Amino acid sequence: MTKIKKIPIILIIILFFSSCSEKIYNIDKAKINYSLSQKFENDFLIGAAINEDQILKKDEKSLSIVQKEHNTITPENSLKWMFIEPNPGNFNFDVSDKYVEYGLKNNMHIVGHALVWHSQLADYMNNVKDSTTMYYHIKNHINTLAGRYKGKINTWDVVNEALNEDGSLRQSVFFKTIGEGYIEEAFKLAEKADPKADLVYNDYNLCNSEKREGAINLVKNLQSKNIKINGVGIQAHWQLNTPSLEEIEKSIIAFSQLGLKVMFTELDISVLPNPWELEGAEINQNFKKFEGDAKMNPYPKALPDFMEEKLAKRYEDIFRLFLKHRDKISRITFWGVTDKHSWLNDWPIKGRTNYPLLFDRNYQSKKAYQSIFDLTK
Ligand code: 9MR
Repeated sequence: MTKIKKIPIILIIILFFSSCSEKIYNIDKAKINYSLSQKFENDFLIGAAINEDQILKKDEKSLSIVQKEHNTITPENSLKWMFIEPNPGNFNFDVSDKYVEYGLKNNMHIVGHALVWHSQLADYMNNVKDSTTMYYHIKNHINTLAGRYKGKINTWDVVNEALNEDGSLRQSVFFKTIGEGYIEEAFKLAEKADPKADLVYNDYNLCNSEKREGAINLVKNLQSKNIKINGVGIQAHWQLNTPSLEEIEKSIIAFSQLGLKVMFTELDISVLPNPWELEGAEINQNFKKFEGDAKMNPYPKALPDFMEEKLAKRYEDIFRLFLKHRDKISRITFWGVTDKHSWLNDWPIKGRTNYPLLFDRNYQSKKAYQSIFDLTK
């Protein structure tokens, strides 16, 4: 009798211990599977720009990286004017709806990029000659997009790249028709269309002093008129040696002193020669004469170890700085998922092999990934 009673007790003890070991095992497994966004979850959001193939689920390998590593997404091209409103009032939401659906399903912070930008505009926009017509198109564009995704897109790049390198306003078609007031109007319209979304001014080379000053003036002008702006997006198309950490830090501090969230919105680091001291992302700087020139494409097969190390060190230094200012920075978004699809393979010279991101062409994490990951140990 006593023997029979003992058997279930022993069984219960065995079951208890085996469930404990299962729990311990799961905890270890979770540690091993830790991702960048989990590592930095108390610091800032970690994101990626995703392209149309990824949005349409034609590139599952990239998507599995995005789902594991990132908690925010930006559409690399799919919400740009030339694709989404190719003719006046004629919107094409096929891809953008899927983009937003993907972000919602995965519980991600969804970025809208970009409402008012002189590049990748529809042709009819470049031919507008008067302010009334231009204002009408901008109003309809912003109302339609920010209205359709109200409460779903969390952050909008409202105006993109409005500044010249010296900090003055770019003579874009918006500026030529409406004047500098177009920036105010765009922000006012965006706020009205989705009062809860964060509204951002986004640009490249914002760690260069003249352009930084230009952005500060642009923000101050909006603030002096009580127009809502929540953040500045520093694009961060950078090189191994420039911009310096000091200049990056100056921009973080300067924008945060304006009461704004600081975001690094398009981070990538080119490792290829840049003979004309090109910086930033002015898309018109495509130098055909260098296409096919081996000197300009020194690593067509693989990146040598010493360069992998350099890239890893650069990312590590940058992220150390980001962590120092984690109270000011809300988001870091990489401009792409893997090196394979980076725009830097075709800019400023077409057909090169660049290595600017954290994942290689085989979807494997690089030394640069590890150098950032290890910072938060
Ligand atoms: O990555 C984008 C690339 O596929 C496009 O061909 C290019 C066209 O201008 O735009 C790239 O993304 C840009 C972003 O929208 C705004 N900042 C600069 C980025 C790199 O050019």
